[in-house]
Amino acid sequence: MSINEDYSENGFAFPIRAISAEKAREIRQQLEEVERSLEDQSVLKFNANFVLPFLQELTTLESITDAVAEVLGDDLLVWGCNLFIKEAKSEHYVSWHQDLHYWGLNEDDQVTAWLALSPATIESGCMKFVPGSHKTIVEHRDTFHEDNLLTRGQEIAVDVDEADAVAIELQPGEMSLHHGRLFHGSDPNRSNDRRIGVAMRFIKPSMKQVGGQKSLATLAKGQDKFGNFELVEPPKEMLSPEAIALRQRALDISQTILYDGADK
Ligand SMILES: O=C(O)CCC(=O)C(=O)O
Repeated sequence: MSINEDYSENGFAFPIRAISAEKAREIRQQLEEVERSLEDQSVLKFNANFVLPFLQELTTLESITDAVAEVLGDDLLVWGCNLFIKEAKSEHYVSWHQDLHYWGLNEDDQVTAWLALSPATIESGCMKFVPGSHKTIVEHRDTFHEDNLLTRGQEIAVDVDEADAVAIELQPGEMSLHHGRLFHGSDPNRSNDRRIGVAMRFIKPSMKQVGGQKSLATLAKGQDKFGNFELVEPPKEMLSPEAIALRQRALDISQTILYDGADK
């Protein structure tokens, strides 16, 4: 089955080898060096690709963009790129949710490529997907639970039957693709290693942000014939002041979108 057939039926495809295990280890080392060098790590919490060239480079790698292009076509923007890190033996989890519920985008031409930089296993709290659930839209509620890695602790407001879910186990360097309306979540990390994932959010350039904002995006493949997003240049150096300011501007715009209608 091709990626596209698998994906349109189930709303996801995995495992897909994106980079070698060796390359994944190198990127993890680079990331952990940056973490150690920063007293305040908040700059890594959202769109870290704006400040770390080695993450931004992942978003244009052919092994990743070609797989995404099988679903979305040859013109691709990166709308976001977030690290999902669960420390060893930690309670952090991700509640069941559909990404697009909160992203203020007008269509669903969006795919997340989630790349493992450490083993994502049932023990370490890999993602869980409900096959076919991308074909429905359901209500969500906010929990703001302190262990929830999502911005609003948002969760699906109806019961999700765990028995329907598939565990998305990935080795370092493998990725999964998932649809923005797929029911997904993940459990705490019970393993002795950190669980580190890079979630790259790809969209078709024809998508639009509703409500008039222009989110910042980078070009991953092909061209943007629409101009619906503000295209910015990839970072050239690590954590440069210009890149940090750009990331902050992206965050400010994104927060007005992600917290729209929230109580907090
Ligand atoms: O990393 C996780 O466990 C969840 C990630 C997620 O919800 C996403 O990438 O959309």
